[in-house]
Amino acid sequence: MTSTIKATLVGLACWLCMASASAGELEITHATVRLVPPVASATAAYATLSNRSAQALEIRQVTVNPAIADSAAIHDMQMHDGMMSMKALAVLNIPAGDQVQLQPGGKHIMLEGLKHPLKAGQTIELTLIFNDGSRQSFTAVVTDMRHQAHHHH
Ligand SMILES: [Cu+2]
Repeated sequence: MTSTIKATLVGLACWLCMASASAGELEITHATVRLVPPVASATAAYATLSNRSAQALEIRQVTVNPAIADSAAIHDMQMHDGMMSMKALAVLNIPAGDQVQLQPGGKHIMLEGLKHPLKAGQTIELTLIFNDGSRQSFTAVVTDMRHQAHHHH
């Protein structure tokens, strides 16, 4: 490959990153992980995701430190014949200027294969991977949610 072609490809790649909405435009607040009994092997993470950009953001994948859990995935809760069931989402779309709530009874990040019992106040780092390959990490606090029935904002 000649150096001219290489330079052109690098230039094109940079132009592509600038053209797409990048991860930094997503504001992540109220990030929590549900405290579960030590026998539980899975839990869920919740947060408010606010897209501050003028373009839609697509989250393709979520990762978690393998020392904490085997896997992380985006799930949605759905009613089927009066029963709540969970379904994995291939992509989580956050429209431009809009907000998506990851919350109990709705969309959430499922953490499966917990390696150690969780402790209240413990922090867990999660990483969102966007469709353009960019990543954004955030910290969620393990919280006992049993006393949050009257939680308002
Ligand atoms: Cu789930």
